[in-house]
Amino acid sequence: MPKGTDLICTFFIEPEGISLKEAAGGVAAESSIGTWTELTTTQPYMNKLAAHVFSIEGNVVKIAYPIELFEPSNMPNILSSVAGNVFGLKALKNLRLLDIQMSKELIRSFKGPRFGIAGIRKLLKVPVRPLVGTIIKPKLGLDTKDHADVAYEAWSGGCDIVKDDENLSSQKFNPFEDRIVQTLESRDKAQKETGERKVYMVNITAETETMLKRAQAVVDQGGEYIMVDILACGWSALQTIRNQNLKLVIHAHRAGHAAFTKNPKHGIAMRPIATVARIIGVDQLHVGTVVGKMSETKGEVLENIDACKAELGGLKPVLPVASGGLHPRLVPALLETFGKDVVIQAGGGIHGHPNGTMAGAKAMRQAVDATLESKTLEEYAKTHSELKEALKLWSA
Ligand code: CAP
Ligand code: MG
Repeated sequence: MPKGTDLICTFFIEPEGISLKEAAGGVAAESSIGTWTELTTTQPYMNKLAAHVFSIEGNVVKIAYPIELFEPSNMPNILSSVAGNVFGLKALKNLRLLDIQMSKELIRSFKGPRFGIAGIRKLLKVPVRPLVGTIIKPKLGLDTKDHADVAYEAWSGGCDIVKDDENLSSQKFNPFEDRIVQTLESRDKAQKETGERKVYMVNITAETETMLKRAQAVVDQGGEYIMVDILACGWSALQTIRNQNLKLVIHAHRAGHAAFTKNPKHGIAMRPIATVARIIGVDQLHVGTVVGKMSETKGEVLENIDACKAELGGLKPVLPVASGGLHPRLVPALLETFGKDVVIQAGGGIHGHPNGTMAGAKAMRQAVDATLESKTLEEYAKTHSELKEALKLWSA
């Protein structure tokens, strides 16, 4: 059986031409002291470093890796060990990493979330209700002034959060430096007028040194949030950003995750991706929606939420973000899946409102209020015209 300090991986394994037991042993060997062929060792201490298969149920295999195999606070090292060469072995038809569990000792060598759910709620002064956010759309092409104007409308209508899209960085039509200055001016104006706290999640995604400069620029301009495309940037870059210990909430966009997560038999499930992101220290993470445009099932989304919030070496819980094809009609179903600790984020489902962005943001807040008051959206729409228009447009 595994030791308390071991790292444990759960894999789905489908062998090709060998037994499942051999395949499981091969995965354990390739990721620890062995390789594809049996080696005789003259150094007995090495056996202490061997990874061990300790459970096989159906095609689900659990492997324990001694902590000494890894360098603490080095996520690339950990992942190229347990989620590296093994995916390409000829003797495996399919291999999927379903879960990764690290000991408290290893987890504590990373920073973990600085803010987490409680810190974000404190910052935004929204103790209970779900947070409402939008992604500026069209995703690319707006110039800086239009970007800042659309953001202002979204905040004025009731959004707590405005975020850049994942592929907006510092293009000529909307350079980073100008964008933060002008969009934060919109934030300040909306904040003053509404009396609500408003935040801007600016996308700093770039080469690591540029990201560091951009993160510092956000601090200097009075921003409170940054957004990082965590898989495109890589774990190492994310860790570098987190290790600066800046007073910035880190919003994690997972663009590209489906290359790892979508095939149910092969790749890396979202759960371990969420676990790794939390251990490194993101505060918010996209986890799917069930009801929107992206493909995850309810079971998968619930697992992702669990990875964000379950006890994990004493780390703060990460705030789950629901995004992708959302609009006001979907709010009751979303809250049923997520509960109140969620950012409901809608791009097209806010800016696509027949009366524009401000009306779209109002409709979204009205849908949240209706659901929290246990009223049907139709009932609430009788006295709330923006929601009424939204329900007509998004009729199912
Ligand atoms: C949502 C979104 C997000 C996706 C990513 C988009 O916009 O900004 O990138 O949600 O998927 O461009 O699609 P809409 P996930 O509201 O207009 O769909 O959250 O599953 O990682
Ligand atoms: Mg997007």
